[in-house]
Amino acid sequence: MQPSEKRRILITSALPYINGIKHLGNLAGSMLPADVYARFQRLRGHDVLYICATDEHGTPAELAAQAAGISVQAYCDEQHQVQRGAGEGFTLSYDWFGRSSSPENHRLTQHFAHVLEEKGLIEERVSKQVYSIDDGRFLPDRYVEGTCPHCEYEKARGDQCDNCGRLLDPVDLKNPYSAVSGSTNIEIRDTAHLFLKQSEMQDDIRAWVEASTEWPQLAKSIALKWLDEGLRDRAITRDLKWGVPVTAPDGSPRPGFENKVFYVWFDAPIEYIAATEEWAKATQGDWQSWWRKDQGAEDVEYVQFMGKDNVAFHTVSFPVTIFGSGEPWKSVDKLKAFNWVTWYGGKFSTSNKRGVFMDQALELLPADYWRWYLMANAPEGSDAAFTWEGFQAAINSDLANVLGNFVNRITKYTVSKFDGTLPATGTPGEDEAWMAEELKSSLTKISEHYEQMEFRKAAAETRALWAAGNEYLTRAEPWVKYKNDVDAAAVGVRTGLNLVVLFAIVAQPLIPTTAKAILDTLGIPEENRKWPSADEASALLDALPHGMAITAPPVLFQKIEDAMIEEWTERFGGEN
Ligand code: B3M
Ligand code: ZN
Repeated sequence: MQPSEKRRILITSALPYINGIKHLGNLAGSMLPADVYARFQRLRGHDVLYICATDEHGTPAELAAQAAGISVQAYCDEQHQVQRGAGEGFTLSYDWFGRSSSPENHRLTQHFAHVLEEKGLIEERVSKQVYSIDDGRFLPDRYVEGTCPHCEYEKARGDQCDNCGRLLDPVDLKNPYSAVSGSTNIEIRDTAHLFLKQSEMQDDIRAWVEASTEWPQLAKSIALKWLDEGLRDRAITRDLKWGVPVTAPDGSPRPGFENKVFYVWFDAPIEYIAATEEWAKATQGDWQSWWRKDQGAEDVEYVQFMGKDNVAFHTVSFPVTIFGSGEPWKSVDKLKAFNWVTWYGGKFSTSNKRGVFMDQALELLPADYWRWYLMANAPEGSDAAFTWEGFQAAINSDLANVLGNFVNRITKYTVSKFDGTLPATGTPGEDEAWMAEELKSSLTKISEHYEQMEFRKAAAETRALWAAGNEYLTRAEPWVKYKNDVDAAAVGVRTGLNLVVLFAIVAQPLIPTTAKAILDTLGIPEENRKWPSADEASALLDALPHGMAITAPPVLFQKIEDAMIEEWTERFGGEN
């Protein structure tokens, strides 16, 4: 590749919130596709930086720490490690997995607040907040619960009703009580907060969204819907202790805000930038060249991944922050949003024993099984239901039968009939020409699907390529030809072995551990694992050195038996 063709691709996935390990649906809608995309682009030889972090502020963190009986700091330290471990278990190839509670994020969040205020986009306003007399404190967001004013649900949280899904203002709850103490001794008091004047940025944001031609449909339609409803100014501070303190420009506590911090959704997206700074500190990297357009970030392609509920924050609120600053920050170029993975059409829920969470999944089966299923069934066009039956069918058919058997059959055959060496004799013919055409067309399509961030299609086409390999063996029949014409059989075996390597190479973004096992067993050097070019399809079918030693890898995939499905259905829920 020419240096000019080398792209610089910045990738972020929505920051998993700190209060507990994420379920498979969260994984499928942000971190996993970001990882697959990052791996694909690295294999293409591009310069990729994939950044993620835990989102650690806000009331859910404080409440979870309280429930666990430890300090918020200790809770976040612990949960950050848990989520880091789950990410490693799923082989998520972050270049950096940071923390929104980092000093870098504190500094940068305060910086943004100061410049926004200088630009006249932040002002102090007195607003009404719920105050608990017994607890001696204000009760922001989830600290207060009560009856939803829209649907009468009795356990609505201050920020949102779980029953009707509406966003709420805590002061609107009927019969409010403290989530800390249960006290109903509540009053509404006036207190000052900082407001971000989003309404003043409405036209700029709309112009930017409308000009963003590279956003997939789902993201764009959500952004426009919010803009159509009109941007409202919003409070970006809260009456909490845990979070980024509100400071005056000289860094001292801002008078009147000593007991307040920034709202979690104000500082969380800033952590994308701050986490890159954390990465740079740890690796002697240059974070500004990824984020500052005056420092080389002009040519960066920035791609974000997230679930649909996060789109408004990324297409409206965060852009208000960075554009409003008037500073040359890099903004998102491509925003890939996902619908939900449901559990048999319903919600994942720990308390109701519905659904599998990231740590549990890895106790059952290796990461690649889940990665494959979740991407092959990515919730792109609509929500996608996880079902054990669908999972079993996908693993047993796609991975065990189509890919696994192919690899095993041809490598074992080489070991038993060709002394474990790649045969050199025979000349390619019609069947090989057919296979070369298939390979060419598949490689072209897979690359296009990844570029378009169409993960379901990319997985389907990867599978189609594996299936074409099986079809090739059926046509070439090396095992039949071997009886009368060893050279003819040799061509089939040689082509088959080259296909094994190609199948593993193109599988790397989706099932990296298995792909590596295949490539390691065959001793393929790292530099030969790059993404193959469709134009070289014929040459690729005869690329391995003639005479090279071939070892058969161990069985790649364990089939999922009905008994396992029964047991897991019992444990994690299923059809009923
Ligand atoms: N933490 C996602 C969530 O928990 C939220 C994403 C932040 S991205 C800056 O729903
Ligand atoms: Zn409601």
